[in-house]
Order: sequence, then C-alpha cells, then structure tokens
Amino acid sequence: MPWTLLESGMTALRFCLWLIAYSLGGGVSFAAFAQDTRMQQACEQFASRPFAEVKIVASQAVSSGQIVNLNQPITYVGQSFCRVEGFIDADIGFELWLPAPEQWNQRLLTGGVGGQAGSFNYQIAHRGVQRGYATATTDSGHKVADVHWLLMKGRQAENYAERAHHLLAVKAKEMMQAYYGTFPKHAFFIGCSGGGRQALTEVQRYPLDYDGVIAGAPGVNTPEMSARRLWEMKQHSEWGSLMTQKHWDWVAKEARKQCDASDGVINGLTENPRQCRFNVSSLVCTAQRTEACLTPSQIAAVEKIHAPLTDEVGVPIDGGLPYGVRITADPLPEPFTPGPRYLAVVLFSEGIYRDPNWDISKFNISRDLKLIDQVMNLHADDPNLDLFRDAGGKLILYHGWTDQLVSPYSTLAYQESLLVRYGSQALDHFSRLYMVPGMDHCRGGEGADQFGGMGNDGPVVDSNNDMLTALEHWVLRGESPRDLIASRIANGNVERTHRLCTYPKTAKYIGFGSPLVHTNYRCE
Ligand SMILES: [Ca+2]
Repeated sequence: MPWTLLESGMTALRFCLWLIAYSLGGGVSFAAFAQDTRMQQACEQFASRPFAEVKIVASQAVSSGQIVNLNQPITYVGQSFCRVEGFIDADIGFELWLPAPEQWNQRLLTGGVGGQAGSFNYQIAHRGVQRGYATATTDSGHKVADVHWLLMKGRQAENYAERAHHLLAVKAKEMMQAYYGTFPKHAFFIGCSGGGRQALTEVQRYPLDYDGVIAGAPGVNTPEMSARRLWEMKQHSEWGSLMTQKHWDWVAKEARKQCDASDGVINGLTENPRQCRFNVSSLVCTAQRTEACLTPSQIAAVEKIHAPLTDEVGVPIDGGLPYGVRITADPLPEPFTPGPRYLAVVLFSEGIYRDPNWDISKFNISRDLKLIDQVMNLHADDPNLDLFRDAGGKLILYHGWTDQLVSPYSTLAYQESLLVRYGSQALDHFSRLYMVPGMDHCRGGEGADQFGGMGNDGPVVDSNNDMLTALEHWVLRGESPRDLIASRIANGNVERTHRLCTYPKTAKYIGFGSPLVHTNYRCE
C-alpha cells in the first residue's frame, strides 16, 4: 500500500527534521527515518480507530534496533513495527505487532500460550515480525496474577477453552485490514503444550481462522491428562518414600539405556519406544544384586504409573506413558492449599468444586472427570478436519518421545483417529506428524530439539531445518514437507543433528559414519 507524506499527516517541523536526518545520514538513514516516522504517525493514530468489541489501550511505534523490555528477557527487535495492546470483549488481553507496510509479508502469525495461559507469547511475536509477519498473541482471557481465574465471574473458562483465540483471529485480521488496507492473504498459528491444544482447537472448531497450523505436544485430551496428573499425585502420596525422584530418574535412564539399541544404533536415542520391550523386572534386586536395583513393590509402582490408566470402575482413560519418560514424583499438596502450579489441580478444585481448598485426596476419576466438560470443553480430539482440509489448510503435529508432561501416546492416538477417518494417502495431503526421539516437553532432553517448531527459528531458516518454513512452502507453494533436520545446540555449538521423519517412518542408521549426524540416517 503506497503511503504519501499527505496520508501520513507529516507536519512542517517533522519534515524539517526529516531533511536534517537526510543530510546528516545519507539516503539509507533517510529512508529508514522516513519509514519510521510514517509508521510512528500511522501507529499512534491507530489507537483512536474504532473496532467493535475491541478496546485499544496503547499503540506505539517500535523502531528498528530498539530494545523492548517485555518483563521477560529483554528482546532486541531488528525490525520496526507498531505495537498495539488492548482487550477484546473487555477481558481478552491481546497484542498485535504490525511491521511497516513495506516489510509486511501479507501474513498473520499467532503464537499460542501453554499451561494456564495468562501471558503473551512474545517469543513468537518477535520471531514473526523478524520474518515480516504481523503477529498476534492473547493471554486467553485472564492474567497470570489472576491465580483464581476460574472463580472469576466472567467468561474466563470459555475464553480459555476456545473463545479468546477465535476472537483474536477474527479481530486481528480486522485490525490488519484497517492498518494495511487489506486483509492478510494467509494466517499461521504455532503452539505447543496448551498452545498445541489451542492450535488443534482452532483447526477443529474454527477451520477458517488459519491456513497453516503447527501443533506441538498438544494436550489432545486435557481432561484425561489432568485426571492422570491428580491420580499420579495421589499415588505418590500413598507410596510416600517408596519411590523418590532419584528412583524415577534412574528408571528412566535405565529404560533409555536398555532401549537405545532397539532402533539398530546406539546413539543415546530411542527412535520408537513402542518397539522396545523394556522389562522393569530386569531391575529387581537379587542376592547378587543389592545396589542399583528395585524391590518388588517398587517395580509394581513403576509398572502401575506407566500402564494405561483406568478409572475406579475399569473404564479406560488413557494409553499410559512410554518408558524412558521421567516421572515427576509430586505428592498431593499438604495441607490442601493447592497453588496454581498445575492446571489439573485448578480444573478440579476451582473449575468443578469452586473451592481452592478442595480436598484433592477425595478425587475420584469416574465421578470427577466428566464434570470438567460442564465447565469447559478442553477436548481437542475431533478427527473431523474436513472443513480445514477443504479450505486448503495444512497441519503439522509434533511430539517429543520423552515428554514428561503430555504423553506422546495421546498425540499418536489422535493420529490414529485421523488415519482411520482419512487413510494415510489422503491425510498426507493436509496433515503430518513428526515424533521426535529424545525430546522432552516441547523442547529439551537428550535429542535434537531445534527445528523451528514452537519458539525460535531453526538453526537454518529453510524448509529442511525450520518447521515454519516447511509449513509456509506447503501452504503457499503446495510443496509437501519432507524429513526435517533437527539440531541439538549447547553453548552455541551444534552437538548433533538428527533426521525427523514423517510418521510412521523412523530414522534408520545407514551403518557407517557418525551416529550424531543426520546424513547417516534414512527415513524408512
Ligand atoms: Ca538408538
């Protein structure tokens, strides 16, 4: 959209300053200054633009190179943009970062927020504007400081479940239309964990909001996952010191060690833990083995935690946890004054029983689990993606095999439901899954976790190393994503690269060369 001096409303004084800047700094500075000045005016004026159900509280130009303190690690922004802050429908906080029209790639990028939300995803906002995107983020309807947000007398539950992100997509596009004179040509969403649930919820319930979506470690079945978390905490309470955190860490390490060779190469990773028959009983203490071993009751505890969960009357709840995942041995809070650490605790105590001091030891899966659905719909497991597919939408799922918070089995179960509905060939046209060996929740772990999913760009911003670029090429050019190269980076050094394969393929070692380099693997 061409901007003229007249349109930008430049005053005589500003024009003089502009000329001085030009004579001092030469053409390049002149252009940058002119652009920044135009943007500053357009941005400041934007605050007074009326939008239905939207209240803009601040609208401020951020110059290229300016350091922005976001109450997080300070962010250096190499791109000038207009930072719009406000609320949708009174409670839904949002930020919209709008690059100058010359820099805008005509797309929207939204970043999801995990856990109990309540804050903005500045990492994706920053990453997006660097790439020319207008970026949007919402706190999903409450602030982190609202510890008892589920007890607030508003639409917090509905906002958290789905409403905030849908309204953000609608209103962000409206505001972009007003700012740029045109709607974005394409819209993308990236989220992991709770943000992954938001990503899938958008695809399933609001299939026209986004064209390209990345859902990492999505809480596909957040109610069931929450029930498991409380059940586990009850188990840990009952067991007391039977299994300490040290014991759990050791079991995870042993499982990883014993399973490593199951994929044909000892490389510190297990490509597919389901193919490894890890036998916990092999760790049992004997007359000969009295140290680094488990008693029969400890072995029973380990088996119980990893097994699929059923409720008190035998109804299956989930698929269990793979061996190699590090179990967190948190008991129930004592006394019963749950803090906001776990969404699971908040959902049951405040969401269902409206009581922050609810006695969690009374938690009963068969009675309490279904009650969550009366508070809000946190299921993101609908396999019907017809409308998203028909609109040309593309979805990339990923999940770390050693995720300790969201079971990788939940994403695999969702993938299976998609395969049942569409078949692998048809599904391939619009949805892909990457399972990441050795990756913890969203990132971290012993595996290669840098590939441009949630968080930063990949080490190289191309369709081989950066998941967002791969998704862009899929949506914009129709180029299907292939294997991805993931890197593990420590202290600025690339420690290993690994090949991520589209499910159900896995990376097979070719038999020679370093097992720490992706070129020595093939997806089969
Ligand atoms: Ca291995």
